Amino acid sequence: MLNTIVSRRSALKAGLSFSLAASMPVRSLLAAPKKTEFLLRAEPARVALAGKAHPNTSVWSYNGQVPGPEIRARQGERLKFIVENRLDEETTVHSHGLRMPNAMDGVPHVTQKPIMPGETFTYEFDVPDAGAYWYHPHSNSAEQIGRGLSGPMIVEEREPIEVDRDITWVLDDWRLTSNAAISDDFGNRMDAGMAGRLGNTVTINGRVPDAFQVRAGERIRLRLINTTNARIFGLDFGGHRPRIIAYDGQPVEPHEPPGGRIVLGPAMRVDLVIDMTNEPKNSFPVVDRFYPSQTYKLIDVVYSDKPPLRNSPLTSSIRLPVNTMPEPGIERALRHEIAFRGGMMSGMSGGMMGGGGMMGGMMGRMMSGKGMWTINGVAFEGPVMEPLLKLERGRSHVLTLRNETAWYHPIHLHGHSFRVIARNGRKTRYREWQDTVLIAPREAADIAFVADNPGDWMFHCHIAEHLAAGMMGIVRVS
Ligand SMILES: [Cu+2]
Repeated sequence: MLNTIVSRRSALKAGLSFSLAASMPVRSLLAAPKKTEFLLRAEPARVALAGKAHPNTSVWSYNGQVPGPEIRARQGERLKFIVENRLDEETTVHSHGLRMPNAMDGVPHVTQKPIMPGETFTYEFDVPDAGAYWYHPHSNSAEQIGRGLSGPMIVEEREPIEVDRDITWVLDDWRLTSNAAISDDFGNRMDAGMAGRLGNTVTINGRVPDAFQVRAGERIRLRLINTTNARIFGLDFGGHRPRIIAYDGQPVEPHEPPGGRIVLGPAMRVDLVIDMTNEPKNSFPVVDRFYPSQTYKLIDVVYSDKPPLRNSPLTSSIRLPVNTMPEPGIERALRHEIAFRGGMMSGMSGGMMGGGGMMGGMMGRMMSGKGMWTINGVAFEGPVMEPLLKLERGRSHVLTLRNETAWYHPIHLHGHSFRVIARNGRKTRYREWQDTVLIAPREAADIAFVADNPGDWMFHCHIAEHLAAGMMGIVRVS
């Protein structure tokens, strides 16, 4: 069972708000009309993560809040944000999923010098594509993200679909002690070699959730963003028929979730349209069923007693306008094989590098503290390494990603979105654009894209503990 330490009633009393506080990001009045500016201060803070019945939790925050302030822009605008480092260690900010020039990608020692304590760094780039994204550090990621450094980034369509409310849920997962303090066992080898740092307290927009208030008849666009280190969600919106309209911010043919569950690995996003088709005063739990032995209720969808907003659901289209990614030519694409290996309980794939036999290699790496995971035989020990893959710029490429481990991995490529065109050799139904693809144990996924963005791009598992333990490499586009 998920050990939720929190009083749900206290979370409700605390005034659960699903619109993120808009006070801190400053829309500069002096800026040109199409430039949106924000200030992000990375700093320690204390927040009521677990509710009033528990002590506040010391976190690392942007602008004193968890999650960080919502960065919101319109498609085609120029986005600028200044990061001020008030932590005691270096940091950077990576804008996950946005396509931008390499120098703005926020990877320490690869695309920029780290931002040292007391320093600032300005990120500025155009946002070509609408969608739901997020930002987080790429320095000491497991601890910095695990202590609270992340925030949502929303790029609005020029012509959005018709909904009554557009709501973002930043989903996070915390490992808290009985005093609601963040457990400081970052970097432990069990997390690194297995499922990553799973916590015991799940929050929505920085609070343990209780009720999501809705009105009968309304149509809600719900943007889900998984900012956890390691937790995979499999959400069941019982009593409703949510339709997925975007993965990782990118439009997809609207469809009901396969198997009835919305699955999100770390770093992944899903946009839903949900028509609130039930009667007033009803209540429906949203249940996370991803880990079969750890099913728990995330939140209740609670209908107010107001009469229905309308008698039958809106009929306007929920199909999002397409974004700007170039279409890969599969026939002419260059093909590449990528194998992910390592971790505990991986059987024959566990110790193929470093000699020493199956368990020997694994144990040896664990004892030595070196990488437990490899990509094509190499564990990232950074910060600067030879690229694991060099892609010819302007060409279409298909990468077959083989998960030869016993664990799930959400694999993320910087600087590009890709189509997921096949799984285990079978074509996918929606050929969805993603920037992070969740690959099951022993599964293979084929991804296709045009390598149109020059630079050295990180390619890594987004389970932060796997990334820290070697599951990262560089893809060079030139
Ligand atoms: Cu992984």
